[in-house]
Amino acid sequence: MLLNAINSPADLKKIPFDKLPELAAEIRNFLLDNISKTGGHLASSLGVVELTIILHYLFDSPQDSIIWDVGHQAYAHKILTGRKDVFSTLRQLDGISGFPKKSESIHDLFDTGHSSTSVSLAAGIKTAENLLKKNNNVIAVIGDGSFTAGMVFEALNHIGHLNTRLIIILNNNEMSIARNIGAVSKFCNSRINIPFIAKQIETFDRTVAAVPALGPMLKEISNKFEHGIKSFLLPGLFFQEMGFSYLGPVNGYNFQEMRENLLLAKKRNRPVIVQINTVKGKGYSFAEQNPTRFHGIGAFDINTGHSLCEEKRTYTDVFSDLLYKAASNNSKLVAVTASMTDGTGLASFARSFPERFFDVGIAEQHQVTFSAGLSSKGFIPVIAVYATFLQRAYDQIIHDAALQKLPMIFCIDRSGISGQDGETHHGIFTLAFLRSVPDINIYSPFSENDFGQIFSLAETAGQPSFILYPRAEIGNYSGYPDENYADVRIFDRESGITIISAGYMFKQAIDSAKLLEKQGIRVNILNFLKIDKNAAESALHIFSKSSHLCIIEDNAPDGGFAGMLFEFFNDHNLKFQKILRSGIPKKFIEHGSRTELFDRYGLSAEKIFNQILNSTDKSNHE
Ligand SMILES: Cc1ncc(C[n+]2csc(CCOP(=O)(O)OP(=O)(O)O)c2C)c(N)n1
Repeated sequence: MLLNAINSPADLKKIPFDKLPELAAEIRNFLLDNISKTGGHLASSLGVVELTIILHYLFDSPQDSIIWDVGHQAYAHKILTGRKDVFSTLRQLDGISGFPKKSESIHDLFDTGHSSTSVSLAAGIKTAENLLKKNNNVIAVIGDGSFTAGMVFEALNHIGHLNTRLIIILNNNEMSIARNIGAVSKFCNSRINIPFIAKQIETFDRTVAAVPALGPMLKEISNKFEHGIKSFLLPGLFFQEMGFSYLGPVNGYNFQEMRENLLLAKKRNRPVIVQINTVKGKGYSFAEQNPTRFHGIGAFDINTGHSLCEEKRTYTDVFSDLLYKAASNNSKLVAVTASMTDGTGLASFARSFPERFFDVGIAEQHQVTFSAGLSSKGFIPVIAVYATFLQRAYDQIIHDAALQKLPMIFCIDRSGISGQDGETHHGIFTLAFLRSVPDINIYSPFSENDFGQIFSLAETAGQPSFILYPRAEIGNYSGYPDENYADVRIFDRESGITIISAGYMFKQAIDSAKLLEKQGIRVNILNFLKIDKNAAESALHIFSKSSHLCIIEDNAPDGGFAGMLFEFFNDHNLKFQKILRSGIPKKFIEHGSRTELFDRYGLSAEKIFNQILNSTDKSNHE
């Protein structure tokens, strides 16, 4: 095995060039073997095995900076940079991350996970190198999906102006998570024979230049024609107009072709874009046939491609059914995604109502403002988005949605702790950043019934509504009445202890309450479905008789749900003997399953139970 001897890029460079395909095959098997057990971003990583090898073969990381956009495709990079032996811990609690992590390796230059940052980072690094009078190579590797984000165009525009030496590798596999959309995708995939056309135009130019008298005029017409036709037809010209050299398209599985083009790019004294064509899921037939399912996948059987994960009805499934039903009755409902059709549960809507479905590319800012435009003309856009990616669109929420008081329904999946993707993907800041915005409604459902009720309210609200729900099984009551509650679900148990949760965290509240009941301790339970201070008014009678409170939440602590309650208590001069807070600390939360992280941060029913038991015991002794 060639791979056995490789623990760094220096080891890789000792492998003869003609042996690289053999190494690629070994890495592919290694990836499949491991990811079928741990789960992870399989398809993207399989696609770039050869590209990763050749980059580390030709460049000298970390002096040369290689920046992986998003970082979900960087598994082969991890394997070649010393993490092969711990690769089986990928995405596991306390194991290595599924994304580049500075703390893991000097070859990981940034902690990443959100898309479309690599070109800006490369520009910044190269500019710093120039100021330091260094001349190392700087390479951004970015997929055609990530190339759809506005930030990339901001960076290209700036780099064209800087006119500095750096390399952007456009990894074109025609896929985002689903099939890529839009103009970028079209020009990357134009099948025009570029050298042929360029040659024809050159020959025409030479011929007309020789025509006496009319030559200059014909040449000018030819130039205009050339400009028009090239801009229209040729992928590289768009980049050339922005001040880049363009090389490609290059076959991402031909080492020789990649070597030639990358060495050319290395020599250029200006920014270069090298388009490398790859296949998402390359080498594993199930992933090649269905790259979307294998983009991010849990454990699976290698031989059949079937999932080995338990199937549960999730909040996403409930949203998906709910939207389909609502849209069947309300022709004004439209759905907008930023390249997350499947993850957010929009696939069935897209199939059933294609004319009312919009995938805008990885462009959350545009997603919100585009939706505001739709709303201004009487449509009700449903913006289906992961909590963490909505961070991109904060100004659009304030300026284009809330300020305009436009009916828009933000369905915010993966709220709170989201799991194995870790720091970059937990949706723990949403509540804190939304709570300060006026003229919006913030909701969080626990049960399917809650979700339906909240969605109907949002449909008729004359302003934006935000519905927060997690990556988890939908809540159900077992023993608690499933009624329609107004803003706050209240269980008054004639107790001095009150457990308070918002929306989906009700599960932790009832599970810990059941454990306490077994010890003969009765508790009141408050569950906020609408998260605002006015809603808290309806629970004033419970607060007034409580000596002990336990607030449960999986949001960043500052400015979140507990923060809202503290403000409310202060406004109403409410005092308590003890307020416990079961929640995450103010830090970036690592990766791990939701259950493991809940346990680690005191949010499991057992930990909440113990916390309450200890605190009430102590006060009884006092
Ligand atoms: C801001 C942001 N929005 C959405 C995502 C979710 N996401 C992760 S990878 C991906 C598709 C990326 O496509 P591409 O860059 O072409 O890479 P490929 O997986 O095809 O190699 C998306 C939408 C993200 N990581 N960041």
